[in-house]
Amino acid sequence: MADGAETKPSANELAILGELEKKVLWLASWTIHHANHLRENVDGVKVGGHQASSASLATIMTALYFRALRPQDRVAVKPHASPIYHAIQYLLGRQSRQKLEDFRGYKGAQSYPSRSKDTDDVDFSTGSVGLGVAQTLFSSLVQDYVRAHGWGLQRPEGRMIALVGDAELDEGNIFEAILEGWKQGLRNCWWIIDYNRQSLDAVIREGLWARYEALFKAFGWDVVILKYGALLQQAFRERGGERLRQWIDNCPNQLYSALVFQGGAAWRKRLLDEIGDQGDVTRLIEARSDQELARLMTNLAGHDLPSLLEAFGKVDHDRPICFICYTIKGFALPFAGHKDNHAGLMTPAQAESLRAAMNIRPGHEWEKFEGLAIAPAELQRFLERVPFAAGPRRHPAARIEVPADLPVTIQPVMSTQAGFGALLNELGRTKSAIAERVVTASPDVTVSTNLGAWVNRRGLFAREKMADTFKSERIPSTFNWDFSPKGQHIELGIAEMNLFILLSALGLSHAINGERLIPIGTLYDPFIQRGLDALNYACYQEARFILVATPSGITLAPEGGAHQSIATPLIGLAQDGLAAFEPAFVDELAAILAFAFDYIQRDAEGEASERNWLRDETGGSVYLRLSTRPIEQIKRAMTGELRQAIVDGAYWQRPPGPNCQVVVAYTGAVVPEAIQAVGLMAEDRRDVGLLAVTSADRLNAGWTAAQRARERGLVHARSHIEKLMADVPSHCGIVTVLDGHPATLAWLGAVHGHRVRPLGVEHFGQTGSIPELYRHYGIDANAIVAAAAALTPGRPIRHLKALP
Ligand SMILES: Cc1ncc(C[n+]2csc(CCOP(=O)(O)OP(=O)(O)O)c2C)c(N)n1
Ligand SMILES: [Mg+2]
Repeated sequence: MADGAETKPSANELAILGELEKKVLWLASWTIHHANHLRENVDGVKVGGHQASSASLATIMTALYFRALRPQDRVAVKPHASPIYHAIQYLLGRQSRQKLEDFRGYKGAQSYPSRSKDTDDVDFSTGSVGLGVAQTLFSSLVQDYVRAHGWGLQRPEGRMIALVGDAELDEGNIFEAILEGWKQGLRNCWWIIDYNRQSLDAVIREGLWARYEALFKAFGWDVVILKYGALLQQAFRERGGERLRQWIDNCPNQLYSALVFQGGAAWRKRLLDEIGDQGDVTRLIEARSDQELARLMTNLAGHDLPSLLEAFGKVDHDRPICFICYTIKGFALPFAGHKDNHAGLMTPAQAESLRAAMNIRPGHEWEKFEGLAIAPAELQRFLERVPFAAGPRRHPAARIEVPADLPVTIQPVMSTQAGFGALLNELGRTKSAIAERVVTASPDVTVSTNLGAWVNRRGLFAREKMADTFKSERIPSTFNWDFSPKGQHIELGIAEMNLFILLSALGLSHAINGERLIPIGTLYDPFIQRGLDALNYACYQEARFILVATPSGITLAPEGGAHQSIATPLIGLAQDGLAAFEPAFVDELAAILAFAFDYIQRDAEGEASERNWLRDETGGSVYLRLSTRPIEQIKRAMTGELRQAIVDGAYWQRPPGPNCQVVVAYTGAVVPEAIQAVGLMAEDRRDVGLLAVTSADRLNAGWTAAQRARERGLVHARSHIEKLMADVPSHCGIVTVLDGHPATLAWLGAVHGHRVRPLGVEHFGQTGSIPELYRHYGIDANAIVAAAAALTPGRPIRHLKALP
């Protein structure tokens, strides 16, 4: 948005902004005080971490929200500045008094700004430090992606802005993001560092700003250091001022913080002790009262509106900028600067003196203009013209049509990973709306997760064209690696955190850019755990994407023990906002992928469906756990009924007969072992059933929801798994098996009270062939048969061999 620098604020505007700054600080402080001391606190838990941390950002956020920001800008606010954010929205008429009074209470304003749960238009959720920061960077790349494809050009470009705690920069994911941003030609991104030199526990190291400066510059960012406010700058111009500046520049962070806390008299004593023998500077100090001296010495640029407005207003380019703003943690509050102030709360007496200082009458604490020196009508007029609040900020985006069937040629023997590659290859051929909107991303495992054919067809994305030199040099290669603004694959470096945060940004494009994307990210299944917090964060923000994780489990066998995954099916089961599937056959995958294209676009506020008790109309993201194991495919027609059952989570591959003694329930790549075991048992156990579980997650969620519904009086509520299991005789035993943690399916017995022997993988690390590893970890056909024999009475199963 290089649309030229802003005009300077008039004196009147500055005066209004100064009053609003006071009001924001007051409202945020009162909100926290109210939550701690005044509202009935049923659990006795005190709020920590907001008071001092919020005050630190009061001025910066006043400057941004009331003047510098435009409706198209998007901001990630440092978690503990949430009361400041809510106070600003309250003044703008976008937050209710009730929510402030209920801050941190049930359905009140959230402790950390929440895009999904707060009602005052939070752009990006924050809370897990570091993630919101990186989200702004990736949102900026997504904005570029959307515009490069010719979409959303009628809207102005926004700036993606993060308000960053200085200790927040210890989080490694931020540096991973900076590196990726440099590779991708990042623009329109501002990171504003709240350099209060304090973290939660401690005061930070000396000279950190210089490391930041060097680092950001190395990656092509502009760095703007905002250290001294107007008062200090003025004082530096007085005689002796230069000496004062040197003293401040050399003052250790700890000492500065301690003096801020102690106030004017302490400043005077310290300054006179250290530099008071030097005529000019002595006069400079002595010309000021204690109060004036304290005001001068805490006049850092991060608390100086004119300096901030000037710095933000004069940006006339789209290069990424890191602003390092010196601030004081707990600014203007009684515990300002104290190293223990993170969880500091005002005592009732301190709140009283702040109230008096702010001219607020008892009983008028929530009034917007109480105690301010400018007429309410004038302030209100100003607020109504604030540019940030002038336009819509969450956009609607049309749903993209999804075909019921995705074409794919299924080979007689094929893995789900190969099936995924074939499905995307077919999609890549078409000119359909869905094919246009798909955007894939992978952290350096594009080819090894089978996206190669898709990328060959649709190209890689970059703002500048870049030809594949191997192609132009006519060196044969299977892959065409051409970059262009029209490309549809975003190639990332090996950083799974970046993949998830990019998916989070791509998956919010419909609301942020008004242009819907269908993001598909691929990675090796075990490395989900590397980015798990970012995945959780993406789901929490209600970003919509499809995650394809492959290869997975111990089935990747000779690929090596280090790459095996055990816990991921449980992640799929437990992660809110993520529907997890693990198909065994490619036709199942095709049905699930078609469903996923539609599911990630849904956002109705619906109740659970009476059919399967899932919140299908609400939609969510999708996780597909796939495998490289070639599996003999079943030749069958995909009926509507089968498709539905696959999507609901399970179907009978072989229904249990009336005298059924054993059911084998399997998920994913172990299907040949399950089928083989059923065959081996057939002579010695009657009517053995074979249950294909395509989604333990959805089965489990439906089951839980149906139980709740019954407990609330809907006696006929039945989930998909309850219906499937209804005819299984009660004496029947169930052996469950998957290449993942056995707990994933172990709950199946609780549905109707059947005994279960859950097989799965609890240890990992061994390398070998698939049969060797299945035997080693106990998920081969023989292990299934042994489990069935032990679980059910009857004659010995003759094909059972001794277990290793
Ligand atoms: C991933 C993660 N780890 C730990 C925390 C707990 N925590 C919240 S704020 C904070 C440090 C705050 O320091 P800074 O970012 O400098 O903000 P300030 O308190 O100075 O405003 C920590 C450790 C968290 N929110 N997220
Ligand atoms: Mg800090």
